[in-house]
Amino acid sequence: MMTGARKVHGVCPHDCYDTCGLEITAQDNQVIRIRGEQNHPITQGFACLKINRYQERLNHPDRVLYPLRRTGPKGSGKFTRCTWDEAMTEIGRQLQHILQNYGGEAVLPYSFSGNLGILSEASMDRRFFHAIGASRLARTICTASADAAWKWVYGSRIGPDPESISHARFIVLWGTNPVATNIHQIPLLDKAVEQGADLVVIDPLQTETVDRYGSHIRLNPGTDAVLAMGIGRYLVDEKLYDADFVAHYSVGLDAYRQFVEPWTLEKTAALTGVKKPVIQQLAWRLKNVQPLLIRTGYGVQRHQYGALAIWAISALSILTGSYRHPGGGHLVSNSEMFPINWEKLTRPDLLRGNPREINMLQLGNALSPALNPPIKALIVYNSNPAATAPDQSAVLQGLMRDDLLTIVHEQMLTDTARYADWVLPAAMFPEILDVHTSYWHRYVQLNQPAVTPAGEAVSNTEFFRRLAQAVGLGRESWALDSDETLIKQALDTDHPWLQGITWDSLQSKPVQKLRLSIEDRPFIDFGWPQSGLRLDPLPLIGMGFKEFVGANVDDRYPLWLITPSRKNTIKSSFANIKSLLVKEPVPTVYMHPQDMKIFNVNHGDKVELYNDRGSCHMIVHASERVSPGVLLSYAVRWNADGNGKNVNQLTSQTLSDYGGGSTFYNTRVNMKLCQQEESCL
Ligand SMILES: Nc1nc2c(c(=O)[nH]1)N[C@H]1C(S)=C(S)[C@@H](COP(=O)(O)OP(=O)(O)OC[C@H]3O[C@@H](n4cnc5c(=O)[nH]c(N)nc54)[C@H](O)[C@@H]3O)O[C@H]1N2
Ligand SMILES: Nc1nc2c(c(=O)[nH]1)N[C@H]1C(S)=C(S)[C@@H](COP(=O)(O)OP(=O)(O)OC[C@H]3O[C@@H](n4cnc5c(=O)[nH]c(N)nc54)[C@H](O)[C@@H]3O)O[C@H]1N2
Ligand code: SF4
Ligand SMILES: [Mo]
Repeated sequence: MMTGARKVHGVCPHDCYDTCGLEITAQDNQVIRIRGEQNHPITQGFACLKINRYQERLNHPDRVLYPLRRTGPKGSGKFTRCTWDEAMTEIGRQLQHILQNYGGEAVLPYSFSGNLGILSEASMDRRFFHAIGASRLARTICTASADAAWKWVYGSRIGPDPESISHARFIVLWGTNPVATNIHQIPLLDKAVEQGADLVVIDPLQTETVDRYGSHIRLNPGTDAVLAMGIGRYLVDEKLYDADFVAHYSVGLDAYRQFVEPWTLEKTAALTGVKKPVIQQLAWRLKNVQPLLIRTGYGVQRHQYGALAIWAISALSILTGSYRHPGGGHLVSNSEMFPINWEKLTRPDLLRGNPREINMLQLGNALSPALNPPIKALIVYNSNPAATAPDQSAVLQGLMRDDLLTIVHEQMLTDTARYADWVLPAAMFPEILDVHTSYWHRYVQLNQPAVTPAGEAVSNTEFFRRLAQAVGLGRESWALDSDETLIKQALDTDHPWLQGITWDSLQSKPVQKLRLSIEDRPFIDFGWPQSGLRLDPLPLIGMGFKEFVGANVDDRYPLWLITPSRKNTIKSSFANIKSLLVKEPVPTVYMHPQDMKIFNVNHGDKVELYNDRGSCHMIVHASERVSPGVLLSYAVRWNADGNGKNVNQLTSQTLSDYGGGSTFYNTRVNMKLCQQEESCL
């Protein structure tokens, strides 16, 4: 037990661009304060409200502190406490029975980004699933369309250094709302604007970011590919593009020209809802106000044509020669900047056979008993699919299967945990050791434990060591590596960007920047994809005006529902902390007053949103932040707040055009008033 206050360096592990450095103060084995690290170049001494209130999360009544065994029907949330020994003995017996009788593929891991530390996200877990030959999970729920399109155009997921933003003179925030999702980008943007940069937000909603910067191009949802292709055609036709840059550094201009040919300014304006002079003026500024930074968010690609949109926006970054200047270029993600030794950490060499791959967006289908061979065991960690996966009724139906063994390693008794046969307690970040990269900035950081885990909680690495032990693999050398050894393996590389960033150096200097300069221009200064940047189109099925229009019209479901990130929660994480939801104590949908008249609903009414897949209940709020025909509801509430359902009742398992990505924002619904007798909320 500790006495006297003690400070350690922590790292926010939640799924957020900012990956803040945190100063954690602990006394008597209790966290007494968490705040943004003062000397951190990105965090700059402030964390967001979610982390400022973290004690509420650490000590929340929903927190799972001990192993739990299900005693009531599935989904009832009835459990009794047991010991780790009892749980692991029984789980080991059940898993071994499944492995022997149905094979490794009958086991499905399901995880995403509950904790983005490299150990917590992908290390011992991957080793375990490789070694038992489990079905492989394609982790597509967030960025798959963007990743695939990005890889096609640029080769790898790297972009400009966020700290170079202040050099930019024209900044386009394309489908991203940093006031909510990337708050530490705001001081950088503010500085650029103070220095005279022009900034525009392209978003179907009037977001908090639009409120801050004013300049807004409001387009129809899902039409970014068209807008970008229309601009691209105009740039090429009017010879407004950087011909010299294109000739030197890219390939595929002829194929590009041919592909964008249908998108005249008139057609582009008609489909996107953006007026012709606005498109022309935007095109002109993109080319002529340099350095140009296009900062694209993931909202753009959660659509049927999401990958095409990323490709088309990327083409603008090439046509305008934006990479010529420090501070310029296109930024979606910097996650591949970090040359972590993933092979050593995750050990793909342990993989037994060539197990099938299951797209996590189709968990509903995967849990169907009709799947051959069926999934017999589901092991969930770092994720809450009962709330966050699309086509929720299919997911919940799967989780209700009596012949499915569901094991959930969690911090909270989430919607998913309530369906589990076994719930095992997971540690929170002030309780564990880890190393973090970021998908936005360029710092490697050490997360030092401040306290011991609450109750009997264990880290993800320890959970998988125990699972390995339970199925008789505990003495394999891969299962014996300690967390310190795992970190050393992860950082074991000769890559110059990681030079000197080691286990030892992180002890005294827990925040270290990749060995790159702010002035380094992506691709130009650190290597091109060998073949050049690609302007030629993604290998999609041929599409034109008709296909775009046709894909998005269904008279039965006249409203377009968008469910983006909420400022005070991160997906379902934090959504059980009531003090963070004071503005929205119950599930809420925002609707344009014009639509409210058409649908005959008033501010504050209880409504049902529905489509072919399912329905959920919400309170209506009048708002001109949405256009007529568009609804907004922030993602995502716990199902427990909505009579066992949330907005993912309405989203679908349909995959995007390329890369197997999500189509969360491509959701069509209808709406009706709730009947008085329905006590839905
Ligand atoms: N506070 C907070 N921070 C978060 C999260 C959170 O839930 N809360 N989630 C984290 C995660 S998991 C992720 S992936 C990132 C996501 O953060 P972002 O990359 O910012 O993406 P989204 O929140 O999905 O959507 C961003 C914007 O895209 C807009 N959008 C929707 N459809 C379209 C369209 O068709 N065209 C255009 N141009 N814009 C569109 C939405 O209106 C929204 O304003 O944020 C992370 N950070
Ligand atoms: N309708 C709609 N649905 C969406 C989206 C949307 O925009 N609209 N966005 C999608 C996107 S972008 C994403 S990324 C997904 C995210 O979906 P999920 O991966 O389900 O993310 P969270 O809801 O944040 O749930 C993470 C869970 O991990 C747990 N956790 C945190 N740290 C740890 C740990 O160290 N160990 C273990 N074992 N558990 C831990 C948390 O308690 C939490 O319950 O949601 C998707 N769902
Ligand atoms: S959620 Fe994001 S902004 Fe908040 S502390 Fe974590 S990394 Fe920083
Ligand atoms: Mo995400």
